[in-house]
Formats: sequence, structure tokens, C-alpha cells
Amino acid sequence: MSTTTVITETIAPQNVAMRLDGQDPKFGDFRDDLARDGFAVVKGAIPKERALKYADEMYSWLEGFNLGFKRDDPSTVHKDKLPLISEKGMCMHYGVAHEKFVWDVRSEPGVVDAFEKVYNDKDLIVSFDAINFGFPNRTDLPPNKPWPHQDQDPSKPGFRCLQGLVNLLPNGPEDGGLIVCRGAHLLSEEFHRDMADEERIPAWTPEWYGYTENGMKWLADHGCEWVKVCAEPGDLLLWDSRTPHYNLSPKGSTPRFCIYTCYMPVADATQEDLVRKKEAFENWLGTTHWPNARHTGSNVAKRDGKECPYNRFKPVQEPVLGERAYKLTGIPYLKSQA
Ligand SMILES: O=C(O)CCC(=O)C(=O)O
Ligand SMILES: [Fe+2]
Repeated sequence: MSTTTVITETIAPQNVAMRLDGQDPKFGDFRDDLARDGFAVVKGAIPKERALKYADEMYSWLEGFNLGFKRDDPSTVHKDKLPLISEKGMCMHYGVAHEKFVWDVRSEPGVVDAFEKVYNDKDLIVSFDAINFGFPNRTDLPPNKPWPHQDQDPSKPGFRCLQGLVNLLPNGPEDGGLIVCRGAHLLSEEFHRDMADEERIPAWTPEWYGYTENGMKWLADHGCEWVKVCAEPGDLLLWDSRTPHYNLSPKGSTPRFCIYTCYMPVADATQEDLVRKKEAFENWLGTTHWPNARHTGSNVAKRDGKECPYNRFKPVQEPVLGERAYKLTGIPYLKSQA
């Protein structure tokens, strides 16, 4: 499948956004899917062998805690033998957002290229996002019930942010992963107008909105379908931040490993955002999906209210950033380094 379509026309960013709002899509590549469906798969954004090598590095990182987890022994998939991983598969402490293998994935040309095409902009910044270890059949964690949401403030409509994840293991219909509500991004404004007076599911950031039962009914009544996105190792999954989505845990024998990769034009971030982002980078802290670092995380994982004894505050293997990757930190775009 072609992932390297050459775009000959130059498109102003606002036109890209307009096309991503479903008007006259005719890029001849994944952007048409994105505009129409609110999500897309870029096949082979990373060569398969390299994707499997990254999955291997994720396994080694888990084994490196020396808590008893062994990749070939499913009986060792237990919270006592692993660092803190939520029932949704999210792992975000321990400096993991800046491990070398995570930065290597963020810097993969096929991944960065896809975002450059969507934004028609090479001056991008990247999120210092979590990574995901979804193991099948876990009974040591609460069940991962559907948590349909969008990662965009409903009061700020229109296309604002493209989210992504790089899938690293074979991910078929039973292997858990991303579930999206096809086409609902195009109904987003109408939806939020109709739901304006509904009681909201509490959110810790305005850039998150949870879909209630009533909201789910609205989507069904408007003909929207939920779709499980299947992928091979090295495929990049993209979705518009307005698209309702959640993830499911795998049901078979294959784990679901992925690395979240989200980029936005540096022009959409303020200098204050970039200062916060620099601080996060220098202190090995994570962010949400939003690359403008409005919220930065902490490396203090807590288990049952107590600090995890295995907390660490820097990556095991520090990243080696080339020029392109360093620009993605936003630091070179700071007007004053003070
Ligand atoms: O793990 C996933 O597929 C999606 C998680 C999620 O909601 C997100 O990354 O915003
Ligand atoms: Fe999300």
C-alpha cells in the first residue's frame, strides 16, 4: 500500500483544516479517510522489522525493572511484577516519555511526514506522551470498560489537533486497541449544541469530554458507527481530536503495544507553552496528547496511595535527538532561552 504519495499542490493550512472538515476531500491518500471518517491508518509508516524491534525494546524496558516479568511467561503479567500500568494499558511515569525507544519512534520519518502532510507545515512540536502495554486476560486489574471521549474542548470547535499512535504488534479484531466513532467529527458542533445543557462527566482538563449514555444514543440516532481499527506492526493510526474514541484490552493471546505520537504546528503554541515544554523536556516529564504542554505530568507513580518503590526520574537510556527531533521539542523556537 502506498504511503508515499507525492503531493504536488500547495495547500494553505486553513484549507487543509477545511478539507479535514469533510469538504471536497481529494488528496488521494490517507488524508481523504481522515477528512471523511475522522480517522485513518498510514500503512507501514515504520518498516515492520523496526516496529517489532521497538516492541522488543518495550518488553526489555518492562523486564529491566527486575520485578519478575518475563515476556515468554504470561503468568508473570501481574501488577506486582510490572511498573504501574493502568487498566487502559497506559504507562506514563518512570521517565518513560523520554526513553530512547520512544523518541526514536517519535522521530521516525514516516510518522513525522504524515503529520507534516496534514498540517502542510514542517515546523511542528510533538507531545511527550504515554505509551501503552495492553496485555490480554488480566484479572489483577479492574476491567477496562469502554470510556468514550474526545480529547478536545467542545467550546473550541473545528479541526485543532491530530492525534496518533504507532502500533507495534499485530493488532486484529480480537487484539484490543483503538475504537473510533466513524464520521462523528463532522457532527461535533451539532452534537455539542444539542448536549450543551447535559450534565458532564467530570474532566480534569477542558480538553477532554466524556460521552454519556445519552450522548452515545445521540451518536447512534445520527447513524454513527463504532469501528475497531486493525493494524499491523509499524502502522500509524491517526484521528481528529474531535472524533469520539476509546480503547479495549486484547482478548486473544497477543498483547497490544503502542506509542502515542501527537504533533501540532509550533505556530499554534505560545512562547509560554514552549517554556513549559522545555522544562518538561529537561526534567524528563510527560505531557498529555496535546503537544503544547498545557499540562505536564509527574514521574511519581503511586500504588494504593503510596509512592511506587521503583520510581525513577530519568530514562534508562537517554534519547539521542537529531536536528529534526530536537526541533520537535519546541526549544529551537523559543525567542529567548532565559
Ligand atoms: O489507546 C488508544 O487506542 C486510545 C487512547 C486514547 O484515548 C488516546 O490516546 O487519546
Ligand atoms: Fe483519547
